[in-house]
Order: sequence, then C-alpha cells, then structure tokens
Amino acid sequence: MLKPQNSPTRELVNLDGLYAFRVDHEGSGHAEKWFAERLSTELEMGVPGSYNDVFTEPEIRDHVGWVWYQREIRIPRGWNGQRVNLRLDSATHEGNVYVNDTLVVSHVGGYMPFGADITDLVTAGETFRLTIAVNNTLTQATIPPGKVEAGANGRDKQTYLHDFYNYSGLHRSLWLYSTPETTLDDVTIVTDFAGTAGTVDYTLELAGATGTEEVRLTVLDADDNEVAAGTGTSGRLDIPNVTLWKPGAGYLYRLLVEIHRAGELVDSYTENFGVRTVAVDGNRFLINGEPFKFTGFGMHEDHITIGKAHNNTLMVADFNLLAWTGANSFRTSHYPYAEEVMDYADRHGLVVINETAAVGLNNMFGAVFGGGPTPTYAEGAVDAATAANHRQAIEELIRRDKNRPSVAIWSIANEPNAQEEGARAYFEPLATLARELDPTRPIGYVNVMFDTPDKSTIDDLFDVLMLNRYYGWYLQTGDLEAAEQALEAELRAWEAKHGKPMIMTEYGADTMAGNHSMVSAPWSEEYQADFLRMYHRVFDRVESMVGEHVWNFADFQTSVGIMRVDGNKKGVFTRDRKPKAAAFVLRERWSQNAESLERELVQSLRA
Ligand code: GCB
Repeated sequence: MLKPQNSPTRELVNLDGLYAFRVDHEGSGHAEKWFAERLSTELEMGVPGSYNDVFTEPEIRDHVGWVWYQREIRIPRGWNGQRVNLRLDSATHEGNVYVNDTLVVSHVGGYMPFGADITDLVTAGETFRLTIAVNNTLTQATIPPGKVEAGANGRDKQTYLHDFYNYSGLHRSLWLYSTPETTLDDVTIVTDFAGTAGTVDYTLELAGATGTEEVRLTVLDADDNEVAAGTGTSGRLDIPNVTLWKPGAGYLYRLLVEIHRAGELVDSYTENFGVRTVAVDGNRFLINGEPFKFTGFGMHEDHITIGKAHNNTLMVADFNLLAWTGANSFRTSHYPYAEEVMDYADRHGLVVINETAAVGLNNMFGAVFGGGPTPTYAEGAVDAATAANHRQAIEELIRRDKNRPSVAIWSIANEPNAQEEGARAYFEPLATLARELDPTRPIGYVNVMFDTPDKSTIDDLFDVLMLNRYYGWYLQTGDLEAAEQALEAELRAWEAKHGKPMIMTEYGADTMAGNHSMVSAPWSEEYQADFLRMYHRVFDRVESMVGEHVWNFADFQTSVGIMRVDGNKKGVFTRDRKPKAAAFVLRERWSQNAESLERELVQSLRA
C-alpha cells in the first residue's frame, strides 16, 4: 500500500491526538459491541504511544488482550466524489477498525501499515465514530511468537522468547485521506547505472482504471529540474549525468506519476527513489560497485514513557547521535521501523538492514532461561501457522520498503533455530519468497551463537552471513583474552565454510552507566569499552568481515528477569541518550569513516 500523501489530487488529514481509551479486562468488548456506542471510560490515551508506561496500574501495564481507542472524526466538506480512506501506520500486534457500527478492516502483525476504503460508510462534511480495538497477544502462530498462560493473580500472563518489552497500542500515526476514483495503487522502481547514465525501470498498478487513461512520468532531481520523462504503466527512463545515492550522501530523485483522462489530471503521486546498486561479490558487499563496510548499531524503537511510539523529534535526536558516532548504517532489530525512520535514512544516506518481526523462533532459549529445550519446529510450536504469518511479514515489508535506496539487505529473521531438523524446510521457501519478491537485494537471516558453523544448516540459502556473538559476555564472561581467541576461531571457521561477506550484527556487554572499574570488570564502562576494542581487533584480522553493528545503540526496556536490571543495559547510550565510555571508542574508530564520508560528500557536491 502506497504511503498516503498530499498531492494536486489527494488530501491527507492526520488523526493523531487524544483518544478515549478502555482496557478490555474481561475480553468482552467485541461481544458487547463497544464500537457501537460512545466508549464507557474516563481514560484517555495519546496516539502515537505505547500505553504500558502511561498508566500507574499494573493491570493496564501488563494487560494481555484487547484495548479500545475511540474518537469522532469529521470528513472534510470538499471530499464529495472522492474515495475516502483510513490508514493506520501500525497497530501492535492486531487491529480491528470500526467506522460507526461497521468493521472495516482487521490486520495481524504489529509493525506494518494497513487501512480501508470507507467511502460508502461516511459523508463529506459529517462526522463518524472511529473505534480501534488493538490486541497485544503473542501466540505460537504470531510473528513474533509468544505464549499466554494463566497467571496466579487471575490475569493472563504473556511470555515470549525475545527480551524487549512487549510495548502495545497504536505506536504510529493514523490518517484519513482522499483518493480519486482512478488512482495509482502501487509503483515499483528499480535503478541501475553505467558510467554517468542512470536507468529507472518502473512498473505501475492502477486501481479503478477504465482503459482510457494516459499515464505520464516525470523524473525530478533534488533541485526540481526535470531530468527524464515517459509514458505508460511500465518502462525505462534514462537519467543522464546521474547523481548516485551513496552511503553518507542520500541523493534522492522523485518520480512524479500523473494519470490523465480526456485531457484532465485524475491522479498525481510522487515517489522518492535513489539511483544505486547493491550486490554481493565473493566476500565483499558492494554499493554502487564499491566495497562497503557497515558501521553502526542494532537499535530499538524504545523511549522513556512513550515506549515504542514514533516521535519525530526523538528520531532526529537519535540520528544525530548515530552521526556523532560515525555510524553509516543500522539494523531495524527486531521489526520494521516507522516509515519516517526509513524516509530519514533514504534522505541522509544511511544504509539499512531491514528486518521482519520474526524474532524468537528458537526454543533453545527455553534451555537458557529455564525449563529445558523443546523442539522449535513442531506442531503447536513454529509450524505451518507461524510460517503463514512469517510469509505475510516478508511480503508486507518488501511491499512497503521496496523502493527505498537505504535498504541494502532484507533480514528475514533474528536468531531462529538453524540447527534443528525442520529449520531448512521452514526457511527454504521463505528465502525463495524474499528473492522472488525482490531479486535486486541480498537477503540474510541473523545467526545465533548456538548455531556455530558445524551446526547451522541454512546459511547457504542466504547471500550474507549476519552473526550475533557474545564472547566475553554470555561466554567467557570477564575473560577478554579467552573471548578473543574463541571469537577469531569461530569467524575463521565461518570464513572457511561460507566464503560470503560477514557482518557482526550484534556484539555488546551490559553496562551500568557510571559504574567504573580499575580491573575492567563486567558491567563497568571500562569493560564495555575494552570489549568493543577486542572485537574490533579481531574484525580487522578477518578479511570477510564487512560490518560491525554494536548491540545496542541505547539501553532499552525488557520484560522482567534475572538477566536484566530495569531493562537491557548493552546500550552505548543510556535510555535517556547519555553516552557511556564506549560511545567515544566507537566515535574514534568510526570517525575515520565519518571523515572520509564527509570528503566524499564535499566532492560530490563540488562535482
Ligand atoms: C540477542 C538478541 C537481542 C538481545 C541480545 C541480548 O542475541 O538478538 O534481542 O537483546 O541478544 O542482549 O541478550
């Protein structure tokens, strides 16, 4: 689904703000038709926002099941004769949307946009009652998976095999927008270049077309100059003297699509894109044919009070910290991020490893967290129902982000079990699906520390090897000499087995900001700094290493447990974004990189 926008033929109204809010403690809201009347509640909740840290009651914070949002919305008077649409940028993890008494759309999957055409249910100039029920339950079938058990306090208890807290609610913006009867429904853009000549292959999908339309395309550069033009719903456009999209210099063109009928403009939509290529060549990762090394972080959408809500100001602040460290890239661990984040990465030349929400498909973690390992790939565990939702997660992510120049790799899962029987049968069709949907980008999955080269059975299905390793933290705790040897030995074994580019997608140590130690003891700022330096020494010795993403950019909230003190403390910044000593280690190492990127930017501006 195209991101809604204002254009000469479309109007967009933002629906963020305060909503009446009710927690469905008994799970009776649907049967009692709460959508059919004004919500009986005194509570209010802001959108976007996770509701969990906003209220004082534990029954709300840790509620498992449905919550309800409601608000009156007025349709602009001038929208007569237009299609009227609703769009939710996400509802975590399941949403039912009602317009007055009618269910207009249901969607499962907490990090993807969805919406409905509500034209037949509303009238221009009048109001309607918008009610949204949101469910945060994770089951073995959902992506990510989880389990609900009866709690001793009589309430349901949610558990899951990932550590970040299950923040819930409407985390991203809501929109009302108009579209014409005949409209652009989708656009796919694939770019290439040879020397100074850029090419743009495009395919359009129209909705409500009569067959008499004429489609005109115009490519505009960053200064609004027309640099290419064409007609038709598919074809190739040539950009002479092309400016490439590069890491650190996110040059964007715009493809203006105009649908005309009988001499009249019926729809107009603009899609941003960049001209660049990504490829794997032997053990190198290439952007525009040049070797690229990833520096940056695994991140989380996580902030104090608002939880997983998107906030533009906090986003810009985070990106400024990223730039300060010299990071050129990040991974959307462990779910797709808000579209505003991706837009920013496109504009500013950040390289993104774009991940689905398939985290925790691994019952080995049961062995770590107590309870003993149970099979991962089994009926009632990761099974056909999980696979169906996983397929949907891949399809929706690629559909949403396919035209983004920042996206360099699709990561289809984080730390799934890759050694058990069943792993290959589960992942082979998913890898094939990702390739079919996007033949232009390398694909990968993120490998867990249990699945060493001798055990893992799925790596050859992917183009890059992404590894999360914790030598010196979960293993050889506090012994960085032993950790250094173990890390290097494993990376060399991978290099021998795999031969493809390798990215360390996680390495990090929990660190209490302000805790210091002469002897570099675990949990101290000194240890985190030494830990990172040790990894960097090893990376610099192993040729196939093409990337380093520290875990994590910032401390983040988790579920409770003996492994975490008010959250995961592996942040290089605290949760309120103050630097730990490690931040300076990274800045020192990566600023070389930052300086060379700056030089490149200055050169490209001069050219
Ligand atoms: C991992 C996970 C990440 C955790 C991290 C940790 O391997 O991918 O989600 O937060 O380890 O800190 O344990």
